[in-house]
Amino acid sequence: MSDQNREHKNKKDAQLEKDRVEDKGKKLTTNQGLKMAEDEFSLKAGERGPTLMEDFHFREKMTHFDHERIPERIVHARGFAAHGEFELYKSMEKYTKADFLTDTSKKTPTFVRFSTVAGNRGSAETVRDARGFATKFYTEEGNYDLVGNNIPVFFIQDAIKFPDLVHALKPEPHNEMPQAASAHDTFWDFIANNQESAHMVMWAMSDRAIPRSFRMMEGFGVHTFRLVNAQDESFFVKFHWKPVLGTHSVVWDEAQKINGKDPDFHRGDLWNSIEEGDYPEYELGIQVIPEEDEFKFDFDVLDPTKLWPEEDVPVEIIGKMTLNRNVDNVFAETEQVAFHPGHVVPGIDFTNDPLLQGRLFSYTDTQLIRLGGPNFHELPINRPVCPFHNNQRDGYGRHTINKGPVSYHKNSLWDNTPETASKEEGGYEHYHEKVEGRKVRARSESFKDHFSQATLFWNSMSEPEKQHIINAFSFELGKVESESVRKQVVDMFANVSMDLAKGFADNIGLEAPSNGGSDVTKSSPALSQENTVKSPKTRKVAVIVGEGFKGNALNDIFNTFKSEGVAAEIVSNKQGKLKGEDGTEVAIDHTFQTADPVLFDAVYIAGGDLNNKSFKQSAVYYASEAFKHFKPIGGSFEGTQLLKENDFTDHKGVVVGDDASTFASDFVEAIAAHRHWSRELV
Ligand code: HDE
Repeated sequence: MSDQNREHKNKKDAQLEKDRVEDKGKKLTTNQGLKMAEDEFSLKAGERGPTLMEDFHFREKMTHFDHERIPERIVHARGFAAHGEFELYKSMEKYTKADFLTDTSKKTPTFVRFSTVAGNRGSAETVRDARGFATKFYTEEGNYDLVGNNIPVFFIQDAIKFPDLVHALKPEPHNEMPQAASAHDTFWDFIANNQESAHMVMWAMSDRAIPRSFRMMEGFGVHTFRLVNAQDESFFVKFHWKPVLGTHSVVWDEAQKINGKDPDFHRGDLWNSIEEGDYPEYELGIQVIPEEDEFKFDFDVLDPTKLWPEEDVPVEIIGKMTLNRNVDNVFAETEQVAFHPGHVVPGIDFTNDPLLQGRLFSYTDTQLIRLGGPNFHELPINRPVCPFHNNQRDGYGRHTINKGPVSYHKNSLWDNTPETASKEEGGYEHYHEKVEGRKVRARSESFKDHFSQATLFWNSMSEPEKQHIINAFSFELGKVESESVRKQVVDMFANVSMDLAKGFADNIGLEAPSNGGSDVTKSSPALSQENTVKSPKTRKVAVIVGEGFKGNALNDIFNTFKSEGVAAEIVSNKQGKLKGEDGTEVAIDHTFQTADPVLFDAVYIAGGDLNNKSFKQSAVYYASEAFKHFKPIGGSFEGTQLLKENDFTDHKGVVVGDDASTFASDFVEAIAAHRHWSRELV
């Protein structure tokens, strides 16, 4: 679709329009604009002869192709992005002078890239990993990037250790295995020997690391940043994104199967929801600690391995971001977008978190190699929506045509312009923080408690969540060949909880140490996904239907699904249409070959003729996979019979019934619950 005729959603969308090109219906030309009469045959000396050097068209086409790839991101290579908008609910002027956080009349265009960390650009998406959640706000004062993750803490406390962490996490260099996985020796060797990682490992082994959807993940700025108001008062701040649909995960067996059945599961989910108008929404929250309270906590506020429990420092919800437009071209936008935690606007500043300080160097540096030079800010997706002027010039791929002779400061020829802006005019001035100290390579004593918050996280989990963590450690360490490494990890996590250490030590053939454990009893209910928003909206149900189904009942049930925002997709044994007993026809969306129960949130066996042997087997397979993954299962008419015969009924989250309206509302409630963990406990 040409965008030329559509109304632009915002200033960034309108700006991008200048670079969009419609190729459909046009003549094929070279890059020089020359129309070509032939594009299938290279120029040869005779029909069976050699290709001629003179063939500029062949040379241009092939050269461009040969240079199509750029280096993938060293971490976060696999990602997917969408455009959106941020609206502010209330002015934050008490904390910050940032225009987009004080003017509630403005909608700020945004671009968000979600990613996995470890895998390469072609890796599968439901791997166990942290997810990147990087947001570019195109504000009137310049671009502000909030480059966060879906886990609020990090593995290390000092950026100088980042290359070591990433080398240990990535596939091992001698055989380049395993892809997109932390379940291997070098990763766990790093963990056991860098115990500051304990807290983040707890998150990485939890359900948070296998999200159901990018739309159902929290995002965190991780570091403590600084807000500065117009009176030059400064506040420590942590940023949170809270998904309106709640925070939900898949289960590990399911995650692994999805990777095979649909390696694009997360991008597909994001793309489709936006195409269908189910725009993903995230509320922005801030936790604020006044400067004078810096030392009032039992952790150092500058330590990136610590979170601020929401019960102690409440999250104030200040606005909402809606993702409402897919990209036009993944390479041009998603791949070329360049995020940087150092892209700030007046009113947002840094702290001395040593991880943040190091990131401020790394991001520009990496773009220079990845995007091939210093002009990546001119790429359409990276350009700010406000004007930019300075004396930087030239370099590979320069687009801007700076006019006139002056490219230096100070000058008299142009009255010393482009000129700096005073603070009152919006000029960025770093916060005048007082710093004093000796030059040392050291870590503050206040960063040395590595286990209390790991235990806080453990204490905050519900029983099923705890069991999932034990299972994850058992899986990951089960893949570690070195017994010494496995033992070191057991010993390390005995500092977090003996229940945890014993739980997985046993599964990997080891014993937990006889003494250990933690005396931390505190918990933070906000950390458990049991306490998240429960909603049936946008959930996908596989509806298994056979020929001769009860048309009226199915119609009624589909109407309830629709009004509750549940998406029903019909799965049957072949493509085409199915006829109900009353002549109603429904179109089949998927066959048993093209879909799989792991790709749905719930399974509903709606009835009809299920007697064909392979049909019946497939229907039972759908029910048993859904059962194993704690998903809601529904049945009516012949479907109920099938579920009964196979002992699926009489379990939590299994809803059967022939009365369309009662069935539909009970089933929707079961869908909203997401998963029915008590099945696991029986
Ligand atoms: Fe990054 N990180 N990172 N990181 N990071 C990159 O920048 C780095 C860290 C995060 O979708 C790289 O453009 C260092 C924490 C996201 O384009 C690189 C350290 C958090 C993305 C880099 C960290 C993040 C990146 C690779 C330790 C959560 C993807 C490609 C001090 C707050 C952004 C690139 C996108 C990407 C460096 C730690 C989030 C190499 C040195 C903590 C979401 O520059």
